[in-house]
Amino acid sequence: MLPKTLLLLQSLLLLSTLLSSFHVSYAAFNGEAQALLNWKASLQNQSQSMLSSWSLSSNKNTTPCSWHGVVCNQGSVTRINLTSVNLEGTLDHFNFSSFPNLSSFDLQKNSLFGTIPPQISNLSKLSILILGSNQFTGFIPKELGNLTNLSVLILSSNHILGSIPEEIGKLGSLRELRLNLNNLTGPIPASIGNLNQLKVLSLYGNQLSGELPQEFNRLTNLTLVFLSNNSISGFLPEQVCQGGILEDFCASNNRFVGTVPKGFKNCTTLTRLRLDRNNLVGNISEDFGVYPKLDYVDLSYNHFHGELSPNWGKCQLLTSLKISDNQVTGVIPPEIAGSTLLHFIDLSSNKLVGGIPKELATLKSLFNLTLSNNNLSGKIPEELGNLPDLSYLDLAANNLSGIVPLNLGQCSKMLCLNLSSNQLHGGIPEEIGELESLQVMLDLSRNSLSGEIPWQLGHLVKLEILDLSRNQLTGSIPSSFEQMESLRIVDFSHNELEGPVPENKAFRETINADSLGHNRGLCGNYSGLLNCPDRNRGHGNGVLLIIIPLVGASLILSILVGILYGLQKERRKTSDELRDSHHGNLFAIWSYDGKMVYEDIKEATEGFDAKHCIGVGGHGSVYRAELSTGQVVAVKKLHPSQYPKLEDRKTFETEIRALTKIRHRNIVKLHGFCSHAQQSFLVYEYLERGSLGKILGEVEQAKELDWIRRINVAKGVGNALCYMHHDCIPPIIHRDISSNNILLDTKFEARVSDFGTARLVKLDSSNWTAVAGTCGYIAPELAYTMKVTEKCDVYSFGMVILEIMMGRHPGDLICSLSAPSLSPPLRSPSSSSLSSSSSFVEPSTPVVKPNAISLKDVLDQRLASPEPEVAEEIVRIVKLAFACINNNPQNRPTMQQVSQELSSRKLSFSESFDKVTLGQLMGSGSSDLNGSSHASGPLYK
Ligand SMILES: *[C@@H]1O[C@H](CO)[C@@H](O)[C@H](O)[C@H]1NC(C)=O
Ligand SMILES: *[C@@H]1O[C@H](CO)[C@@H](O)[C@H](O)[C@H]1NC(C)=O
Ligand SMILES: CC(=O)N[C@H]1CO[C@H](CO)[C@@H](O)[C@@H]1O
Repeated sequence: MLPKTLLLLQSLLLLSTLLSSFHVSYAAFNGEAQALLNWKASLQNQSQSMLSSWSLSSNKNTTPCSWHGVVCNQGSVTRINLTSVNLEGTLDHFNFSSFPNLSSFDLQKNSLFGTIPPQISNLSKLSILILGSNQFTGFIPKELGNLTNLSVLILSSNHILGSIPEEIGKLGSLRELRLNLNNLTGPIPASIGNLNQLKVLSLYGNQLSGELPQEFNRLTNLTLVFLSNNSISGFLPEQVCQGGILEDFCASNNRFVGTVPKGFKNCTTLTRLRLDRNNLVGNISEDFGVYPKLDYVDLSYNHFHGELSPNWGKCQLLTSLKISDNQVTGVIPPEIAGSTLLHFIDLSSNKLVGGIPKELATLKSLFNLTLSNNNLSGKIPEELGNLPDLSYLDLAANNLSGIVPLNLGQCSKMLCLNLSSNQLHGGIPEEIGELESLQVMLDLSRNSLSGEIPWQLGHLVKLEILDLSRNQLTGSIPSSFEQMESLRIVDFSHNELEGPVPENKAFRETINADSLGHNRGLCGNYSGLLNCPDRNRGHGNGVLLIIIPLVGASLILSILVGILYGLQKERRKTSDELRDSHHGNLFAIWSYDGKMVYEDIKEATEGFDAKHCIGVGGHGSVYRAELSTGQVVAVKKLHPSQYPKLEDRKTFETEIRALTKIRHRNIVKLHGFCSHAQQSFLVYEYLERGSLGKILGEVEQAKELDWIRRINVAKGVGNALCYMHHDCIPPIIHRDISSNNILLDTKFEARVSDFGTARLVKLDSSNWTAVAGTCGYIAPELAYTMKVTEKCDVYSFGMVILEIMMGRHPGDLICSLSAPSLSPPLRSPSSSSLSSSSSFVEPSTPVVKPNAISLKDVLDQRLASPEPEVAEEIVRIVKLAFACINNNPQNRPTMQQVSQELSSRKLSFSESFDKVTLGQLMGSGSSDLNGSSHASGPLYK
């Protein structure tokens, strides 16, 4: 009996203990749950819907432990992690004292605003506090100093003002401190020297000034130090490498003076060193050592003297060596080619002499070689033509002699070739015309080049800037230049050119007396030029009239001979074409109407007569064709270079058939394809209003495209791309989204055209060149990685959306908001992909502060201000567009997310529309234009 009673008593006791302990922790849960619910209620509506799991359940045992983002330990909340859930609201109603056990509080990448309340210091157990990438304003509360358990403090990418409080020095356990990209001012407090555990210090992109405190030297555990883009003066920290673990030190764009501290010479752990854009002095050959792990070094824009050390060639992992704009003398040591991974070399604007070492041509990953503005002499090594990835070659303003190497024509990825202001002679090699990817610039000006301009240069259809001025070029400007539709700036002045200037839209817009002046006799229908003589009277007469006063009869004779020869060549060509057309076999695919054949289209367009041409795009001219059936179609005639090869026909046919099956209300219908010896073309549905680009370019039409219609166009394009990326198997990447490829029907409904064309017309996609798309819409990573992904379309989409809202191409705006130069980023494509945000270096200071520009001011001024409800939607769409053009493709949304976001009807912004700035739209969430590496976790390495 007794033992039994005892047992009963015991179990009763146990039960009551259990119950009471339950009761206690239930109360604790309840308090925490209530505090979280109170905060939730203070947030904006759609944020509340993101937190739908945060609710009281019907039984009374509500605990927050299973709620989204909440983690408990022993019945009490220890972690709150609400990264990127679109929260909008403040922390004003967060009752911090209700969370005695909270150790990690992470709200990064939301749209929280207001100030950081001093009561946050009530979280006495807090060890990780991450509020980065929000819209917080106000000061850093000095009470943060009470959070003595903090090991990670991240407030980066907000709008925080004022100075860094002295009290920060009380955080003795701090390992990671990131305050970058705010508006902090004043000096770095001396108390920072107390943070002797600190490994990561990121302060870049503020307005900090003053010298670094002496106490900085006590920080000997530093691994990553980012001080760039402030106004810090004085000397660089003497001891920063003393701990032997410094990996990344960036102090660019400040006012540091003096020499590079001795400690840097033996800092063998360095992977990245940026001291560029300061006032540093010293002998560059003595100050730096051998760094076995170094990947990236930039010492540009200082006052270093001395010679380049051959030791740079012993840095086996080096990919970028940038020492431009200093006073460096001596020769380029051939030994630097020992760093076989070098990808980017910029030694421009120094006082280098001697030749360009041909050893540089052994650097198989070389992407950018910039040696301009030195005093280099000798020949351009023709071996440079063997570099498969060479995309930027700038040797301008040296004393180089010899010829332009023919081999350069083999650099199939060349984007920019600048050889101007040298002593080069001989002709322009026709091989230069093989640089089909050339886009940014071809500058051969200010040399002694002679002979005729090769007609092959007309193949450079992507080229935007062409400068051949100040040479001794003769003959005429080849008529093949009519195809060069991307040209924006052209200069032929100060040569000996003559004859008609080709007709070309680009020429018409850019050419003027300055760019054609000082030649022998150019003529044409351009201002400042004499009209060319009537064609019927023959070319010769016109040329003669201009030339007779200038030169003698022998020249006349040779010109006449030349013209006769030219005419004969022309005649031969025509007969060749005729023969081809007889033997050419027709190849056609039609989705529905077998009758629509080559002859019908040819007849409808009167043999592709210019009067039926309705537009000219990247891949060819587009004609309107009314067929014998009465149906109207759009016919896109491809450039001959884009005809499918015979052996590729099978794949091509399969692809075309797949594309003709696509049915979507926002995608232009592709009827089929026709290939013939003379012409190859794609046949599309015809849309009356033409392209979005054209409509935005004309005042009346742009006005007709009002805000509601524009929003609708944005949504339509988003839906089309979402369909192509997520509903087609295999997914279709458009690759060339631009305002010229988006057509509008009578109801202003958008239709995406040219989808898949880029892939079709370049069947050897292994050789896909990075910049096939339209300039200004191309995702930046394409210049460095050769991988075309859906995220490239997302980028182009973002640009188009901004264009729709601004009424003009946003290129200038985007440039002024991001880096000061278009200088490319920074790592070789071979080193880590773009998968981690850390593969981007920190950005340079924007030229224009996004916060200083109000959205209202950049919107299309031809339309009246939008109604409040519409304004709300515009804000949301522009914000989305900025997320789409994030430099880091990983941070861009998918088209699925874009499409969902576009169709949701949530409120977006509390601010009155007039006050919304671009900074607010760019700053939050993933919309970090520079793709920088803030707040991505306790330690991103
Ligand atoms: C720079 O240092 C190197 C190596 O000590 C020395 O040979 C050279 O003369 C120095 N140059 C100048 C300009 O002082
Ligand atoms: C340019 O190089 C030539 C040798 O190719 C040399 O004679 C001449 O002095 C150099 N000019 C200058 C300005 O250095
Ligand atoms: C309960 C508690 O500790 N409350 C404190 C919360 O933080 C504020 C500001 O630091 C203090 O004034 C309170 O005493």
